[in-house]
This record gives sequence, structure tokens and C-alpha cells, in this order.
Amino acid sequence: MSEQPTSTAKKQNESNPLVGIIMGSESDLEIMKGAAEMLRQFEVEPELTIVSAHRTPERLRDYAIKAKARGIKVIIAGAGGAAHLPGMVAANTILPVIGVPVKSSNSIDGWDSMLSILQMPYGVPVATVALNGAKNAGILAAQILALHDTSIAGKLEAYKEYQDDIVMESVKNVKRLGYTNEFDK
Ligand code: AIR
Repeated sequence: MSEQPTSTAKKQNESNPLVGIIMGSESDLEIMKGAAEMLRQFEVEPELTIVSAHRTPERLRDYAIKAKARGIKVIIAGAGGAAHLPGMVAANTILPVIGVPVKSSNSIDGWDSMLSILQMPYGVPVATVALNGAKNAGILAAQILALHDTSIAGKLEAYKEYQDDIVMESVKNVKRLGYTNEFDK
């Protein structure tokens, strides 16, 4: 499937993005762009910018407070190390927040980012994906939008079928290599 947005989808979403992707630093972009790439596969063009919980605390609060009124439906927030961005955004909005722990240059081993995002206190949920799991964050955001958008839902169904096809190709490949299994007989 193509990772580039169609021109129609791009135009529609540029003026009124439904998903906001934010990250603590430009150094997170290599991972976080995966969320944008996945969303584009479902013809959802997100907005993407840098917001740091520690370096730009006022920008964080401003972004979180204004997001809903701007028409954003889901926020994907990624950060590394002492990763307080997703949690603090969730503290300031009722929009669903998907947190992406990034294994950054200042991470000890990734667990610092993981636990900072995962262990939210009761009352302020963040849906945390795997370490560097920005692509899944993109899919999850599309799934949330699909609750009220049949076009996105259809593209998600097609994506599921596509994944099935890929695995079934692999099943044939390993069979060709001489590995048998009783299950497929
Ligand atoms: N970070 C930036 N502000 C607050 C946090 N937690 C994170 C970024 C990045 C890491 O610090 O999300 O993963 C390192 O950032 P930099 O800019 O030093 O490369």
C-alpha cells in the first residue's frame, strides 16, 4: 500500500486535521514519522509538530487545551527518557491520547520512556503502545476515527486482509523450503 497521501485526502485534512502527532524533540521524528505514514495509508493526513513537556511547558498546555476546539479527535504523543509529554497532554484534554515511548539518545535502555508513559495515575489514561511503536499508534488512531467514518473503516478492513495475504505468502514460502505442517493439510 502507498505511504503517500492522495492529493484529495491531503487537501481535506491539511485544513482540518483529525489527528495531532506531537513529539518531544526533532530527534524523535525518525520513529514518530511511522505514525504519519500509517495514517496516510488510510488517507488520513495528520498534523505533526514538536512539543516538549520540559522545554516548552506553556506550548504543551496550549496545544492540549486548544486541540479539541481545533477539530483534533486523537492525539499521538511520543517522547523519550523522562517522557512526560503524553501524560501531561492527557491531563489537559479529554481527547484520547496515544503515547509512544521512544528509545531516545538519552534513554537508559528504553524502560525509562516506557514506564514514564505507561504508569499513569488513575483518572488520566494514556493508551501506551510498544517501545518505538509509532506505526501501531497510527493504526490505533485510525481505528478510533473509523468508529464514525465508514471510509476509514473500509481501508482498515482492507489492511487486515493485506496482512493476512502477506502471512499466507510466507506459509507457502516455508512449505516450498521443505518445512511441512499437519495443520494446513
Ligand atoms: N524530551 C524532550 N523534552 C522532554 C523530553 N522527555 C525527550 C525527547 C527525546 C529526548 O528527550 O522526546 O526523545 C532527547 O531529546 P534531544 O532533543 O536531546 O534529542
